[in-house]
Formats: sequence, structure tokens, C-alpha cells
Amino acid sequence: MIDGKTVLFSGMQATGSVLQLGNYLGALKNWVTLSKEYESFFSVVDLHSITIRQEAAALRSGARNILMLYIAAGLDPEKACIYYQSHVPAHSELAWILNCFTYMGELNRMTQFKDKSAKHEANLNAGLYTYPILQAADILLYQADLVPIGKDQKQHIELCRDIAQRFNAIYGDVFTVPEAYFGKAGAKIQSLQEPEKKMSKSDENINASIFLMDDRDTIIRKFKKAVTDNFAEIKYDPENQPGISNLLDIYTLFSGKSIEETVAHFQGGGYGDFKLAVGEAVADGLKPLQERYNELKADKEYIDKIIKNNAEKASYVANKTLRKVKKKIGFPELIR
Ligand code: AQP
Repeated sequence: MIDGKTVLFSGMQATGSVLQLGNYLGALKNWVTLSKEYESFFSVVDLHSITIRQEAAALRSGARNILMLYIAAGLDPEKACIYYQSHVPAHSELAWILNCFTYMGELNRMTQFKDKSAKHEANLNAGLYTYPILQAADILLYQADLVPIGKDQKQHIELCRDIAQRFNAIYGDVFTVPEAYFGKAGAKIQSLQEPEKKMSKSDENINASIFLMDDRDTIIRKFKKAVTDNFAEIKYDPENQPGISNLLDIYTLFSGKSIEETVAHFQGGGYGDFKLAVGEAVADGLKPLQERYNELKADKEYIDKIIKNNAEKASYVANKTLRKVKKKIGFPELIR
């Protein structure tokens, strides 16, 4: 809570130059709805990105693209605070402090670390291991009540809650203990090529993910190639028919129809026609976002102003929490 208002915090990593459909349906789309109701902070979490080796120019432009996608998706940067994590040093500072309030056993249990370390064996750095602590700092700095995320982040929010409660138990009510918020649907969009695993922006197979700026032909082509099954039946059964069920989830999120209505509509038809319809629905649904993004890209001055103003706004709130934390811990006060 800040000044009696419920606070929302969330972020996305600047890995790759653009977001994928799961980031949009699982998180960003919900942010737009929720931001109308709550005091909101949406960060492009570029400090998190360097847990995987990044090329400097690509990181810089990718982070800016993601910030513009937040706005293109419908977030109002005059109301919601949209900013780069690296512009607010309090994130790194609180992360160090919280490192000392987190147990190795807790980090060892993080399934994302297990997944990511298997993927990045050649660069198994300490940041990859401790990044849930930085994520906890991100959230706790803003006294967030709600954190809208996809299901893959559930475990990290639980850790964040444990850290906050542990700290509060020692020092009094310093942090708001946040709750995870999952949308009704879309919380887990699966890969189009390996429907047993989630869609990811860093997937090496470009046909596995739909990127938000993919053009219409590319979107339709990727859906046509989507891996399904041999049952020849359009049915919602994530366990036995994960590919078709994923396509049904995606279709309903764009068409506004229910799963039952969609199954009834496509029943008896072939997979080919269904895949084409999903591709068309997604291409149509992303069109307004893509058009707005292209307008924003052309308006450098406007985006720069948002970046500057929101870095100041975020720093103000974050520094207030950080000062309180430092005082409670017993660090000597700054003499001005
Ligand atoms: N497949 C998904 N379905 C639903 N939600 C998803 N999210 C990610 N993938 C899916 C949600 O998007 C938000 C931002 O995620 P992130 O960028 O911080 O990191 P991530 O979860 O690791 O996303 P990616 O796309 O898989 O990135 P890479 O490939 O870099 O690891 C989060 O709320 C997440 O739940």
C-alpha cells in the first residue's frame, strides 16, 4: 500500500528484442485491465536480463522495444509508472540486503533455476541462482499488494512473501506482503513446437513462439506448423492433447468466446482449418498493438520524456522504502 492505495508491481525481462504471446496473454493483457484500478509500477527488468549473456546494443534496443510494447498494449504511462529497473539503483541495493535474509535451501528449490541452469550450462553464474532475490526486492520496494504474473513465476512470489514475512518478523511492519495475481486464462501459454513446455522469448526454435511484432503471414505460418496430435478431434484436454488445448486457449483469449463454444464451433472440422482460424484471430488481435507500437517508435521525444519522468517517480517511491529498511537494520544515517 502507498498512501492508502493498493499497489501493483510487475515486470518483464529484456531478453530478446520483443515479447512473445505468453508474456502478453499471461501478464501484459492483465496489467492493462488492472492498471485502471490500482497504483501501478511496470518495470522493464533489465538487471535480470544479464543473468544470460547479452550483447550491449541488443540489450539497449530490446529494453526500449519492450517499454514501448507496454504502452502499445494499452498501458497509460501518465498513470502507470513504466520504467527501466537499471534506472533505479535501489533495486540492486535492496537485493543485496535481502540476500542476507534468504536461505540457500530456499534458492535450491527454485524450479526455474533448475530449468535455466540446464539451458545455460556454459554460463552458470551466481545471478542466475540469486535472481529470485532481486525479484523480491523489485516487488517489496514498491510495497506492492498484487503481482500479476504467469504461473511460471508462482514459486518466486512465494519466496518473496517468505522473505518479506521473515524481515517483518525481525524489524516490524516494513514490507507489504504481496499476493500473486493470475488471470482467468492465459496464465500458461505453451510452445507451438513442444506443447508440453511453456512459450519463451529465448526459445531457439523461432517457430515455437509468436512474437508480438510478427507480421500476419508469419503468425499464420507458425500456427499452421504448430505441433498437435493424431487424435483428429478438437477437444480441450491439456493432459492428452496439449497442442490442441493450447490453441483453444489462445483462440478464446482473442475471440472472447468460451472453450465450449469454440469446441462446438470447430467440432468435426480438420486441424488445418482450426489452426488457420487461430492464426487469423491472433493476427487480427495483435494488429492495433502493432500499429500503436510503430507510431510510438517514431516519437523518440515522447518516449524519452516518459523514461525520464517515470525513473524519477519510481526512484522516489523505492528510495522511501530503502531508507526505512536501512534505518531498521541499523546502517549509520547519511550526514548531509
Ligand atoms: N508462456 C507463458 N505463458 C504465460 N505467461 C508467461 N510469462 C512468460 N512466459 C509465459 C509471463 O510473462 C511475464 C514476463 O516474463 P519474463 O520476461 O520476466 O520472464 P520469463 O517468464 O522467463 O519469460 P520468457 O518469455 O520465458 O523469457 P526468457 O525466454 O527470457 O526466459 C511473467 O509474468 C511471466 O509469468
